[in-house]
Amino acid sequence: MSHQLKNSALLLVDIQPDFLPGGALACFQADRILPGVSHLVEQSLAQGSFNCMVATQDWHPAGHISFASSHPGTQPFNNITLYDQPQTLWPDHCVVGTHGASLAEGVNWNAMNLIIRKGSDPAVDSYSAFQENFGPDGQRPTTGLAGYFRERQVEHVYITGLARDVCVLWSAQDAQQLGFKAHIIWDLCAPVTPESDANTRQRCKELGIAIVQSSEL
Ligand code: VGL
Ligand code: ZN
Repeated sequence: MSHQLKNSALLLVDIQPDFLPGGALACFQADRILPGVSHLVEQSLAQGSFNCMVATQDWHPAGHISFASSHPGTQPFNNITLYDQPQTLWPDHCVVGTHGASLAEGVNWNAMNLIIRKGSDPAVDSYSAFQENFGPDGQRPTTGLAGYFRERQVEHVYITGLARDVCVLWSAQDAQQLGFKAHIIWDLCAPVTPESDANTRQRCKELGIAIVQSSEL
């Protein structure tokens, strides 16, 4: 094992049917990550390698501000300005209580220490596991995850899940900026847009986010 997993958390981002093939906002070949994610969770359960395992669940009310359907005359994947920030408009996805919003089959969710739901404010989008996107007041409301990790002496955050170019990247950026060492487990993520991979790697390089492979863990 080449990586020191002491004081480390595993963060599983938005592994939900709506982000898997056939879902409302399917990521590219996202089903391919499931066996590896499951293996990592079972390995940690057996060996106690991660201090804690945390999952996030994208969880939007119907009519959410991030849905193109909430903005007449727009289409999914259009970009608009919202609260002075760029906002991509998405297909309706992860609506509270729907199958698409559930945690996907194939991973032992019972092993999670904490499951965070994000994106519940109808007027604010939420990509990162740590903080929501900018709201009308120019603030990014916290999810409390940084405090949870700090109180558990977590220093390293290993991130897997969906989407590599959206919620995984935003979570990694916030983790790094909030004083944790962020590691993206590259092969256990899938992007909304495969063409985004070069940009994601560049952002990681700029911010000092590590890119690792699951085979190294
Ligand atoms: C996500 C777009 C909208 C994600 C969530 O989980 O990456 N992307 N909502
Ligand atoms: Zn969403």
